[in-house]
Amino acid sequence: MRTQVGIIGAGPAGLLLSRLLTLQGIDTVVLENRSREYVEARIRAGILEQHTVDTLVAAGVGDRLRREGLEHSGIHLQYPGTRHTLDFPALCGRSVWVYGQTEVTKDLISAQLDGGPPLLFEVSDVTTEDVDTESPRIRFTDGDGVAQVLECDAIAGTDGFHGVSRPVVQAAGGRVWERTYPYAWLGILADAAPATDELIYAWHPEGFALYSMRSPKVSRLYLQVDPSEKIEDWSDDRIWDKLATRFALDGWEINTGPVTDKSIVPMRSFVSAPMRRGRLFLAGDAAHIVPPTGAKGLNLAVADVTLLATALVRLLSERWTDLVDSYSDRALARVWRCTHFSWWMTSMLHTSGDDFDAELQLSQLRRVCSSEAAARELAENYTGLPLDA
Ligand code: RFL
Ligand code: PHB
Repeated sequence: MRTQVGIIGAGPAGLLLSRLLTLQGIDTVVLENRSREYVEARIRAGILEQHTVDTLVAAGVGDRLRREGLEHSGIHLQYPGTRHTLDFPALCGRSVWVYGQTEVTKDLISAQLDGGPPLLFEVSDVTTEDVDTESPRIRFTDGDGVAQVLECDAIAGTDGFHGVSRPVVQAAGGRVWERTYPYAWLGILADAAPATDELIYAWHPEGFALYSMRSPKVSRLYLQVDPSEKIEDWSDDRIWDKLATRFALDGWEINTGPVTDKSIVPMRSFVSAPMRRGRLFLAGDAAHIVPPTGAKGLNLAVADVTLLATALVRLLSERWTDLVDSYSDRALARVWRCTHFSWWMTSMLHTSGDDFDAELQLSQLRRVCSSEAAARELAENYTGLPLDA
């Protein structure tokens, strides 16, 4: 087999990269080690920045997003006795959209399978070779158990945090930065109408809670828990109880309903540099992880592949290397901005049990809720900075 760009991983990064390259006349093959059903059911992100929405619409995969996505013009920040609304359009002229990552993935997969380039599920034993040359290749076993070789001009490592691409880049020299936070998020999906117009980010002495949603009938809620907690120890009643405590506000109540999904996610920041070795390019979670508090992971993956698609078109259609040469530095500048913002939101909202930390957090929250300059800084970062900022 031969293609121009071999893409490892069919998450949002790999699928969107394939779509953007196809629209520019570049051949791709996408290799995914999980099944289509598994990839489409994986519940993750929910908030899309304006830039992400614009990119999906321009790529011709935004019809359902435009029909079903919910435009949100702000968030509520809460601490005991106070629920304050940040009005994003007033602060920075942009908004965000609620549209699940599962839906983005389904839209991209259906566009790809509807006459798009090959997308192979359930492949295994994926390895890369000769990435330092102009003719790298990918070896893998296909879904029927047959060993295959895919000859490429370039390879995209969009295989997420546990993929095979990052170690190949790091083997040639590089470095990683990592911070593991002393808390995790317990997340539920519930068939319950959201009791709030905007997402609520709530600070509480017992720990952080987030009220999000997927549609007018489905709520997505998170609780800060200790990373050692086991999901089996959290009955639905115990979860609803804690949520009611952490979101408590006079005259207001959460809506409960059947819980359809429940899991615990660890929180970490991770950056791997450079994001390129020869003709192997990393994008998305393969190169970096942010804690979910800033809602940045999916948006960062989209920003990476937007830069990478342009750089690969320039390389493969025009034979210019300038944009592939600057790809890693340009992508990493945005990665570090989002890494800082996600760390800052996480640090402001998650309790450590230390009273001094709690007073600093409350002081920061009061500042964001009373100073337009402080609120604007949050709003600009949350809704997404320009691509090269
Ligand atoms: P993905 O989605 O992990 O996709 C990688 C794909 O590669 C496949 N793969 C392989 N394929 C072939 N061979 C191999 N050896 C392979 N190894 C792995 C995997 O099966 C998978 O299909 O990475 P990608 O595309 O970079 O996308 C990144 C996003 O998924 C991630 O950043 C976000 O979900 C993070 N995130 C959020 N981001 C936001 O922008 N807004 C949010 O509100 C938000 N909330 C969240 C989140 C992540 C969460 N979790 C579960 C980590 C909330 C949560 C709870
Ligand atoms: C979500 O809806 O899953 C979500 C929303 C905002 C975040 C993180 C996750 O900051």
